[in-house]
Amino acid sequence: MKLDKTTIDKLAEHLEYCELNARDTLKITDDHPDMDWDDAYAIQDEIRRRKIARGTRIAGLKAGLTSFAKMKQMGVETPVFGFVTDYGAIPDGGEIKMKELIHPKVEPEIVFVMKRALKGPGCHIGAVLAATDFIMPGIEVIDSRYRDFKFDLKSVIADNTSSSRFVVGGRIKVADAVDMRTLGVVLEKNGEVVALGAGAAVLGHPATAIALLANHLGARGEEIPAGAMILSGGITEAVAVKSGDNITLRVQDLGSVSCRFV
Ligand code: OOG
Ligand code: MG
Repeated sequence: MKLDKTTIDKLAEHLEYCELNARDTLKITDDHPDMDWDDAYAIQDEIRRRKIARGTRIAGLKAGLTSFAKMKQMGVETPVFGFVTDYGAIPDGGEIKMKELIHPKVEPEIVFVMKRALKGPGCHIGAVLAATDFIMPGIEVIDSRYRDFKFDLKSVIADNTSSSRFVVGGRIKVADAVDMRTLGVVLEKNGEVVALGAGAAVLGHPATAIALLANHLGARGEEIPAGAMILSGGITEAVAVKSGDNITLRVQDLGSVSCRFV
């Protein structure tokens, strides 16, 4: 750790203020160039602590920057991990208020729900599939607090990996009922196809993202708890949205989910 507790708390407060008030900011590494990975996750943990203390429930976990399309779009090359909140959950077909957000983008994701806890290190795709209760389609709405989505990995980790809103639904399937690698996804904006891909875009197999999360948590003495919902990461580039846009995600064999920006 390079930052002291006071600085970590101050940065967490600042980033959470930006989130809750839809304000953007410059990436925090500009002022703290020597902060390290532990500092970045410590800031995210402090944001989480603040939310829980205020009565917010953690609705699930997320992996991000797990596909080549996303890594290329954001100019980074390592996955990152964060959490989603109860107030971020939007019902299927629901409305997302633009005025609460800065510059949202949507991502097509495969969402896992676990029946058993998973603890790294050494967690692999087989362990993930054995511990998975079911999968379902999800639209993640990311909204980096950094101006124009310009960040580096440490800054985006501290900012809870741009976590904002999410919509899950469609049809659930047990993990062995689908080949997640060849699972086709089609993202539509106002009825037009704007992105498409297959599950293999996420690290060869979306379950790999869950294994990396378990190993990341394991290194910190934590685990993925039984029952956890996990967003495995955008399969395609994220797509910018504006007020009035209707988004539908169709996933092969898993039905569709949609939301509307107002
Ligand atoms: C970081 C969050 C990325 C994903 O699925 O790749 C993410 C960002 O691109 O702002 O959630
Ligand atoms: Mg995502």
